[in-house]
Amino acid sequence: MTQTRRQFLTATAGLALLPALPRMGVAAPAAHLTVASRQLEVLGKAATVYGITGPDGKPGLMAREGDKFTGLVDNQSGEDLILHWHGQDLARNTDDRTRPNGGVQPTGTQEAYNFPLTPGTHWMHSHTLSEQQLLAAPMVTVEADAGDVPQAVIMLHDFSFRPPAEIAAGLMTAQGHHMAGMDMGGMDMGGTDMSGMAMGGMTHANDVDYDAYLANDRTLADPDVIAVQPGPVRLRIINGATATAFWITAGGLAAQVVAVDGNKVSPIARASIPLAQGQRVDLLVQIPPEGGAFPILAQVENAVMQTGVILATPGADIGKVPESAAIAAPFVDLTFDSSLSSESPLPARPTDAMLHIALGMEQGYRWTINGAAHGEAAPLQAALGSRVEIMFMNPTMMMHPMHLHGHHFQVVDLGLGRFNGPRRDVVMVPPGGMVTVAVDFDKAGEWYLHCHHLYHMASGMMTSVTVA
Ligand SMILES: [Cu+2]
Repeated sequence: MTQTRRQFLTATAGLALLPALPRMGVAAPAAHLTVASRQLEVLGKAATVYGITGPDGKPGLMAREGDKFTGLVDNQSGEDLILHWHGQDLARNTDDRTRPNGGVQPTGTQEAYNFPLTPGTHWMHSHTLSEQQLLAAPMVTVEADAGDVPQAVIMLHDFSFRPPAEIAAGLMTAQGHHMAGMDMGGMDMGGTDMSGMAMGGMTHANDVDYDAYLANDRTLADPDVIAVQPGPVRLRIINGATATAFWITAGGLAAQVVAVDGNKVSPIARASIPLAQGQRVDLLVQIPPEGGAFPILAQVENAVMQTGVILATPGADIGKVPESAAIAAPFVDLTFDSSLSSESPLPARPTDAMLHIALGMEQGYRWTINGAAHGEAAPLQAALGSRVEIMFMNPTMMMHPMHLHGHHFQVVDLGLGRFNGPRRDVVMVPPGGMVTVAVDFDKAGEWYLHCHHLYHMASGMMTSVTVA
């Protein structure tokens, strides 16, 4: 059966999932998460994908600020599982198998968890190629001050009928057709001076040809229609795509950005919002008194393809929205981030250390950090309790959405001078770009730092920071 028109639209009752959780060890705890295969219909064809089903039978977990995730992950997927709690700052390093030598959760086993949930729009996903097969789900903890505004979660995916290992092999052997003819030989990947590089003409995106783009598991041919009433609705949009960045538009509705990556920003009106792999945005939209149907669209950067959901008041005429836009969207960039102002900035204090991260690409679809693919270099080091600034430099021709596990850094410089930038856990570093983030390393352990383009990560663009 295909996914039903599952609506995360919340009655308050739907959110009250976790307060009465039994302790671990009790059979079938309320926060049981089941990872399993499921059938989805895409473009009229059956597809076998994965899913993570929560205690209410819906994807993932919805909770309230103050709740803990106390429960089991039941791996019935038929495959080894490495699950990442993306954005969960209150989880310890050992609460996550996505760490060096973290091992796998074998199929047929249950694993117990117990950690406080981090407020905001976060998610969970596989840290292996199965992320491409939709092994991902929302993990949303509604903020105490969010009020009783109705909520709607929108999870975006890029979808292929091809197995991800085949996609990866194609990229690594042929470098993908988009790469053909590009001469990388003259690039100094380790250099930090990008001033002489003219990157604009070479910039590219979308190195995987997908069959479809999904919003809540559906294409625009048969979209998820979310019932709304006139008044405010809070959209929590998660880019769960593995290799695709989108532009989000709210169909002419008045829309205010109120949070990114689960962290509050000073509310700002915005007509279109770039969303890189792994990033989230919370939009407060206003459904007008006369009601109607309002597409919330995600258009692939540098392309015409789009996906989305429809917000509709009762009885509204839901027209068809084409799966291709009239004109190609631009490349995503940092203009949006440069206009954001954090409402929870890191406290002022001196920086203890700098980490320089030069992103690189070498022949054969080999993506690197400081010239090394994952596993070739020792982890980076940071002192427990220190304030560290990480400067990312990107002399390659693709954008890299850089993700740090277990922390929300603050974007402090996009190359235009210091500013009170957003708290995030994924920051896009565009071609030719230089981005600096500040992070307080307040939890011991080894934390992955990697590109959230799945195939870049899988072919080397990952390291870790040892905090001790
Ligand atoms: Cu990348």
